[in-house]
Amino acid sequence: MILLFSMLTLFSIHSQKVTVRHAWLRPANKGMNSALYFEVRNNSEKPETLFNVTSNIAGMIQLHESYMEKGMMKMRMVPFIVIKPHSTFVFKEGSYHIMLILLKKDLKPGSKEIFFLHFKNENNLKVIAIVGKN
Ligand SMILES: [Cu+2]
Repeated sequence: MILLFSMLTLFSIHSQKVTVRHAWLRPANKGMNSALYFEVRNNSEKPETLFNVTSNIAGMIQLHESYMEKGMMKMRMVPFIVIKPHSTFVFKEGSYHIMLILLKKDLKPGSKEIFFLHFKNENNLKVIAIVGKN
């Protein structure tokens, strides 16, 4: 039994081609918008594509990028994000972010929420994000 457990643990570590850390959410109230930020690492030899993020805490979730136009910070939807082999892609303020539209609940600092990242090649990845900078 112990041996089986160790083997499963070993297997799960080696099968994690994509990992996420520093997942955090901007605090906001129900009915408002917020954003999810994190670092995603591709440990594999092939590019990986993130094409969707899901959660039941928002009415709609989109991949966004911020950009400057005539001195104004704007943002727009992007269809997917490619994470190069053996590299990290960072979602951060003023740059790429996961847009949460029409929150179904308050996001209070310190609370945690669950998200699923959907990749082209890898299995869906469950991410726990903390509200407030992490
Ligand atoms: Cu946005």
